[in-house]
Amino acid sequence: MTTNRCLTLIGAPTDVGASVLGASMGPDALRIAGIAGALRGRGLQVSDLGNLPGPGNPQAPASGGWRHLPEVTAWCQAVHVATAGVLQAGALPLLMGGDHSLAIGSISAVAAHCRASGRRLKVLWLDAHADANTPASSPSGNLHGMPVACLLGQGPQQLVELGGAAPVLSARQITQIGVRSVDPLEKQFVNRQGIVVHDMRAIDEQGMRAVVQQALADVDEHTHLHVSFDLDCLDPSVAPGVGTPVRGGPTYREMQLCMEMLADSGALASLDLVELNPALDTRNQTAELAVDLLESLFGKSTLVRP
Ligand code: HAR
Ligand code: MN
Ligand code: MN
Ligand code: MN
Repeated sequence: MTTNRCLTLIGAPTDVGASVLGASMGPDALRIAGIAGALRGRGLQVSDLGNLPGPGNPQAPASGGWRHLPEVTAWCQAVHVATAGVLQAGALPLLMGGDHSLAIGSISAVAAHCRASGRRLKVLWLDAHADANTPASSPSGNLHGMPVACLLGQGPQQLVELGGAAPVLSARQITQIGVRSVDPLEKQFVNRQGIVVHDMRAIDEQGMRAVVQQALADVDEHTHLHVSFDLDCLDPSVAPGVGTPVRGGPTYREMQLCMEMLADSGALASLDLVELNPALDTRNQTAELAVDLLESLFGKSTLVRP
């Protein structure tokens, strides 16, 4: 198995699903940090679709259990169409968010592509949060806290059925790593669905190596691996530029190891890089960290490896 050498960047400059403003500047901060050049340095052929257009942030309060549902739906539809186009063209889509609600758009397109091509889809969700709230369980109504539930068929119909067929995923297709903040009712949903979650306690007890090995145990040459990387997964001491930081995340070294092991799998076929908030960052350090980690995800290693 080898990773696709053609990669297309898709910018989705929005924070309509988030609790705070600023993730809308994520795509440009990643470009300023040199994302395209770094990937070209890995030998990839990189093109950049630029930033998708979409609605602004109405900054409205929650009503009916959610905030900004029409705006989130519009952004996810745009991301769905763009992601489908990139996959159709045979390239690897890299979605630059933007808040994490966008993963409903990208993953629904990836799932349709896998269904059509007979490949098995596996999603790795790297996040401090489980993002498995429903409108009934969410304490905030922020839709970036709900994409996992929507992909599993629970949530507002517009989002659940965004790509047509629902549910997009079954619980056994998704594995979470780095989770340390789950709301009380969300916990029940995760448990009822049987989502495999390698929380921070698992990383503390078993180490990142064992956790990633387990997460990749069912990945083979027929697997399309989608990585949905919420930058708040990292410890905020190394990644302060996120809207909802939670202390106690993976260190720089732990995340490097995770990226290197994912690269070794050769199965990576699509990627979300989300929740970067340049307004809360210091001198673009979190964007630069993201680019550094991406290099490892695309095969950079210190030494020639056997
Ligand atoms: N669980 C909280 C909520 O639903 C916070 C969710 C924050 N989510 C993200 N994406 N930043 O992971 O409101
Ligand atoms: Mn393909
Ligand atoms: Mn998230
Ligand atoms: Mn998160």
